[in-house]
Amino acid sequence: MHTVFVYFIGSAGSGKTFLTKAMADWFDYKSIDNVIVNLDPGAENLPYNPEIDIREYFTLEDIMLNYGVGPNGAQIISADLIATKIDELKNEVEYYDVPFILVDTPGQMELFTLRESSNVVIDSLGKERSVMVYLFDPVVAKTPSGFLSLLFMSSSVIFRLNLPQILVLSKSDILSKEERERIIKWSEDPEEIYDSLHTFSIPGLQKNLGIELFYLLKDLGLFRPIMPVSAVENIGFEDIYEGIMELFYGGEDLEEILY
Ligand SMILES: Nc1nc2c(ncn2[C@@H]2O[C@H](COP(=O)(O)OP(=O)(O)OP(=O)(O)O)[C@@H](O)[C@H]2O)c(=O)[nH]1
Ligand SMILES: [Mg+2]
Repeated sequence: MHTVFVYFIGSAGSGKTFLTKAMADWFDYKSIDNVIVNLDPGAENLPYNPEIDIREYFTLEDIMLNYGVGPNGAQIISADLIATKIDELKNEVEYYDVPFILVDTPGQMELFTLRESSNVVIDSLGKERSVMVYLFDPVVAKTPSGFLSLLFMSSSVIFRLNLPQILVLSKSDILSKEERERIIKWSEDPEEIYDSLHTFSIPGLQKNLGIELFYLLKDLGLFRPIMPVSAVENIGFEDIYEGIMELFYGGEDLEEILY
């Protein structure tokens, strides 16, 4: 079977772990086989039981003790160590013959997106069958500069990991209907955000940074429709699923492909 790997990526606390769990529950509900991989060695009290868990090889706590470092140093060491366990992880993954493997990534996004180790993981498990779901933190996404900054971060992750990306507005249940709709509009039509950006300039820089960044993102086609999701209200899974199916199967029905 052609397994698709779905990596959940977003800033610390953006909702990766809960979305991973909610997506797995949705797949279960739809009777679509799936497996969860936890790649966060620092995770405590996960809301799901991962079939594959990096903590079986090491935890953040182990690293702090063994290397005599604090939590931040341990995060970096552990991010690099993940690559050394790739043969074991790959063996475990290959045991499962399922259409979807959901990968929950470490809390601090940059540990996954900036360290070379993540490219090793993605390449080894199967890059051509991988996609990332990128979570926008709803509180940050509410303001024009926050939204644009998140778009930059998400774009830099495409650049870094070279994977297709589905944008989701995480925890959308905590936003008002107006806020949610405004953010979706910004993502669908860049001109909608343009007027709000005129005031951003920094001393010493002759150009208006907000406008320059806006044009850069727009011209590169990096504004893409964002899908509101909520792990609490169970919203958005169908959209994520369809986005994935469109990418890998041209939107065909999975049942027809698999059975
Ligand atoms: N209202 C609401 N809260 C949510 C949702 N998803 C997650 N949360 C809350 O947000 C907090 C962080 O969620 P996590 O899923 O742990 O986020 P994370 O990105 O995995 O966080 P770290 O791995 O610790 O960086 C938790 O306290 C959740 O209860 C959601 O859809 N709606
Ligand atoms: Mg998490």
